[in-house]
Amino acid sequence: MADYTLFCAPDTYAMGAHAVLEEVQADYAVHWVHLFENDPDPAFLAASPHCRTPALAGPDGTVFETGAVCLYLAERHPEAGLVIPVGDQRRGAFLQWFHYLATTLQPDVIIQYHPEFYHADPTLQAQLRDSSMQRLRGVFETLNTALADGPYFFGDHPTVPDFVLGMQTLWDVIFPEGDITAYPNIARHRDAICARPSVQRMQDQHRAETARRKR
Ligand SMILES: N[C@@H](CCC(=O)N[C@@H](CS)C(=O)NCC(=O)O)C(=O)O
Repeated sequence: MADYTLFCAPDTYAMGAHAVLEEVQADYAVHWVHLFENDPDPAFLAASPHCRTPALAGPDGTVFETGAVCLYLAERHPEAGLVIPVGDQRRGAFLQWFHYLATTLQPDVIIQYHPEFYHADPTLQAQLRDSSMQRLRGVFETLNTALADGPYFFGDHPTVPDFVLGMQTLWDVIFPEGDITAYPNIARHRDAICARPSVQRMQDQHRAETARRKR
């Protein structure tokens, strides 16, 4: 039996955790799930109370939330160097970007996909999406500045926030006018993270699962 099982749906937030599993060369299995089911997979529900991906089952029990899963894995596999450690002068910035992605970027990304979570009325949904996109403009400007030295948050070696950001920037619809090139440092970041063999192996698995579901 593998050390970890990732509860995963294709092309979702699970991609960040999945890429970290590949990056740290963990022994893992993927348990593919379907979202928005009335009758969810019991193992998925046990690991993820809202049936959202990602969730992880591992030697210490289960963990859900993208940031928690990614950091948990990074800390269990320190040899991969995905964490800026306590005592390092970059630790505060590491925590800042880690939490910024979860609490400032992610809510507006989710609104771009699912305004119906907040309003039943399509007109209100469109207004919410537009005002959320205005907020995203500021977030992407901030991230573009943060990545000026790049290509990653802390130079040439990626850490956890790079996987969390990189997998979201695969979704063009989260950018104003769907155009990442307005943010050249974010585009460079996406190119760098997507060139990593770990990320390519993760993407291959998501593409294969997407194709399998279309058959
Ligand atoms: N805060 C959660 C959000 C995860 C999330 O919303 N995942 C989506 C897929 S991208 C999902 O599972 N949605 C199903 C639902 O909301 O019921 C995290 O970062 O893990």
